[in-house]
Amino acid sequence: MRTIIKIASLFSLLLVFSIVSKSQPSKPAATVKEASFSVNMHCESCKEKIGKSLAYEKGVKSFSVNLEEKKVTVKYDPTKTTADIISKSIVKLGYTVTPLAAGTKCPESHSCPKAKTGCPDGH
Ligand SMILES: [Cu+2]
Repeated sequence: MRTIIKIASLFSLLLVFSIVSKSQPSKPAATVKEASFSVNMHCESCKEKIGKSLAYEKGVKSFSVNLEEKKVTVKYDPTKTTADIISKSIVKLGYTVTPLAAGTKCPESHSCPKAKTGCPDGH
């Protein structure tokens, strides 16, 4: 009879633990901010270099590097880093980084010097 009580209390303890451990990740997720940058990368190895650097950058949740658009988009935790810190981490690799307003896209390819309108970095 005693062992049944012991087992029962053990099970209820386990149940409490599992509830506690499950309730922790369900806390409201930290807000994630997104920043886009125009980066003067020119080839696949540039893209790789920037990607590898961003992968180790503190506070960066996810990112995409678009070689065609010469655009880097980063999702980051604003409590751990800032768009400025991320931008500087790319500058450190030797690139020119221009922040893009959220959702802005160059209307023309960067190779077109005449397409000035609407492009935040003047291309
Ligand atoms: Cu390159």
